[in-house]
Amino acid sequence: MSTPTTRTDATITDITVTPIAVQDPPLLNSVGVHQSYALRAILQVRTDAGLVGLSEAYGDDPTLDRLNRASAALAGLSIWDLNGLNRRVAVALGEVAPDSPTELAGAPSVAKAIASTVSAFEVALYDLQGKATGLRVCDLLGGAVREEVPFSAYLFYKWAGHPGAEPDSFGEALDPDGIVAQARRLVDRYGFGSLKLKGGVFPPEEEIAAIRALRDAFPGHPLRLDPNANWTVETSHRVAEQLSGVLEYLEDPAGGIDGMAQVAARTDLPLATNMCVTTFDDIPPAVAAGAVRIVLSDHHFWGGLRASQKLAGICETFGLGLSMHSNTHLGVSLAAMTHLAAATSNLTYACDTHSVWQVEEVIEPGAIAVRDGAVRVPPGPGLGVTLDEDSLARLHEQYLRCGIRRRDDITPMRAVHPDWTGARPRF
Ligand code: GKR
Ligand code: MG
Repeated sequence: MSTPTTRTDATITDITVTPIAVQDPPLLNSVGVHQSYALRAILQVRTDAGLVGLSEAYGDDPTLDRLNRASAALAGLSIWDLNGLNRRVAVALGEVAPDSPTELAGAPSVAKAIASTVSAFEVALYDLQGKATGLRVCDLLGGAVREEVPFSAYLFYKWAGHPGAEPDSFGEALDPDGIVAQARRLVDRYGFGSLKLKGGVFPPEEEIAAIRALRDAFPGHPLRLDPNANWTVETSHRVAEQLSGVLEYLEDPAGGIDGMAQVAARTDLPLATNMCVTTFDDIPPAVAAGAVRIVLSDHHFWGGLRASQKLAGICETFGLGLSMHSNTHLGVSLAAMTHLAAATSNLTYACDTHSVWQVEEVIEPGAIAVRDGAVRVPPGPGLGVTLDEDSLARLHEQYLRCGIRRRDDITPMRAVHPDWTGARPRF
């Protein structure tokens, strides 16, 4: 790239990657239960112009190792050179081990390990570009097609508290009444206009009953159910038959492109995925097999904001719907997700977010929040959010103390159910 001479140019001088741990409630899923703390990493990318770009990434040990290795290779990179970022990260990581920080977003791969590393820095570069120009990230991504991004209430079965701890403020939800009460609370508080239930936890009949109870309690809300591939193809058929016409979409009922295609062949219920299509290489076989009708994007593992826009274009070409996936995250990620969704015209489904489950935050309050079921794009330059340095220090201390270094939903479940394996499909 030729040397830019504009006054908005800046190059990277140094990068800080700070691992943090945030309290997380005992949310249940097909693999097990959330640990008491979820790990994230906060990136601060500094430039010779005195700007600091922010980003938020996974915070497990293998991710931190990759972020630190890549950081060492980025000094001198222009904040505009996103292709250079891709090249430098790929070279710095070399023969990186295949890895994925979550078991619920497809198989680990080298491509994914590189993509998630690129993404973490790319978001910070966009934040810097915005701070250098006064533009918002959504404007740098082509302009906002919506100023308010709808999000869906993410309902979870959950225990009252982590074993041995006091009940948390969210309360227990282990049956249809508990799920409806949880939904009521989230809808009343945040105004959500659609509801997603994380399933694959209890026998499907119980989850069908929960969906029916939600339908009765919220007749106008689109509903989704996501058992994270914890059902066989046969079970998926049975559930799809009963929930056809009730759900907006059924997410990852069965595992793999082949399993999903077998389910899709016998139902008119739209199937969605964040498990069998998680890289660009997955798209041709999934399209050929007719496995899914909706893909959930996630900039954290698809390779960043630009890669997510490329995914959006491919989905448009093949007539696939586009939604957005989430893992446990804080406000920096919520800002990035919101800017991306604001600038992506065919992202027409309400996005997922775990943010309602987090009682701790790393950004200063006020810039970003779910209101009336949507997040308004922050008006400030870049991501439009400001790091709260005291919170960052406190959450880093919490990380050092908590001892958790990798997401593991199986071990805490095994502490309660010693025979638990987390093996899928269970039903
Ligand atoms: O946080 O337990 C969870 C979710 O199950 C998450 O890990 C999934 O990746 O929400 C995700 C999904 O839609 O599959
Ligand atoms: Mg999912």
